[in-house]
Amino acid sequence: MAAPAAPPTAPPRLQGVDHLEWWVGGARAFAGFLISAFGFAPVAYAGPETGRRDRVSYLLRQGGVQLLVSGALDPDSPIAAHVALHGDGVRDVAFLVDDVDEAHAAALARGARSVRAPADDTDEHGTVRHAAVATYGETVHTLLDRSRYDGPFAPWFAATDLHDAPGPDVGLEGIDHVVGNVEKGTLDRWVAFYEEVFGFAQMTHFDDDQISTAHSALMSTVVWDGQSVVMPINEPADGLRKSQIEEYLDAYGSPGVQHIALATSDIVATVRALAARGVRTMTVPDTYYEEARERMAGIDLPWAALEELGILVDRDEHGHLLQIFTETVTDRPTVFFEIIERRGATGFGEGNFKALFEAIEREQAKRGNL
Ligand code: TYF
Ligand code: FE
Repeated sequence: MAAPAAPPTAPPRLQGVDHLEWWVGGARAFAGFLISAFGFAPVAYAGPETGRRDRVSYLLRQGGVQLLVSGALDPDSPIAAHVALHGDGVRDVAFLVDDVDEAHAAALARGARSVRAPADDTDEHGTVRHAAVATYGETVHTLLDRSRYDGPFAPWFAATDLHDAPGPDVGLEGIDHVVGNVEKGTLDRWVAFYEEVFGFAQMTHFDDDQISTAHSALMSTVVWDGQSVVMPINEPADGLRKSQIEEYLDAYGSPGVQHIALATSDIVATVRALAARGVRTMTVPDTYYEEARERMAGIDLPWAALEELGILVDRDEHGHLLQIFTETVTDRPTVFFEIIERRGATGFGEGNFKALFEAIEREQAKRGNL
């Protein structure tokens, strides 16, 4: 009689996204941009002054959103190589876990590739334990346990000399979702990766006939941990011209993070504050609002403000949502932010896809990439 199969290892238990780490060409300037334009607060700094000689990192915070911005000090740094290949981008979507060794071992047993074995960083505030596994492109997921640490972020980090930028409060509260772009024909494989490695479930799938313009199409599947980690994944689909996802893949040189959706509970105030701070957003034609008013019939909305600011609206069976997308914040046409206010809706703004993608294509056309 065959021996019973060994019980499959349970997936790593995630406790949410801890932070996103950007690897950029100029960390001080990029951090300054996120502070002045997006209203992030500088929290902590690590670099030569604090005992880390090969790189600098600035930790920024707003509500529950933590962004770490890192740059190379040394031409041999992996950050310099990453920036040479991809331009500025998101290297790490870091997850909190309660047991790094168990989570890392479980991820490997379930098919992940290790990028960093479990290790401790210790200073007078305690110990942070961390490991990392690879995901799409050169992006990684750090697995982090900071339960035995009471300093501002992690060992090597000290008070920063960057200042808050004057300007209205932006009011971003948390990360709603983090989207990745992958190569054509690999969406199913990456969905399976999150199901197999992390035990994620599929939340939604958008087919290319739902996500198409006259010129191009894409497919998207949203995977999530059932709690707070929501990760849509896009792949280009056949269209007449170059899909925005192909433009991203060409510019980034590989799969990677495409957009970071940040939640607010007052999108009109948030977008007003961002506009006052100089953030530019994707624009839709006036006809969008005629059609939207019909689509949103029965829901009381501040239409004049939405129209003035270019905020998009959508509804599903659970409620409605308001959203807006920034221009790409990188030199290459790669990474952008979404601002989203959910009033019950659990979707992703499906009703806006066509208008939004046409807006993105107008930007693509300016770059000669459509
Ligand atoms: O996360 C989403 O699904 C929405 C829509 O290239 C979206 O924000 C999807 C793909 C894309 C831009 C926005
Ligand atoms: Fe989104």
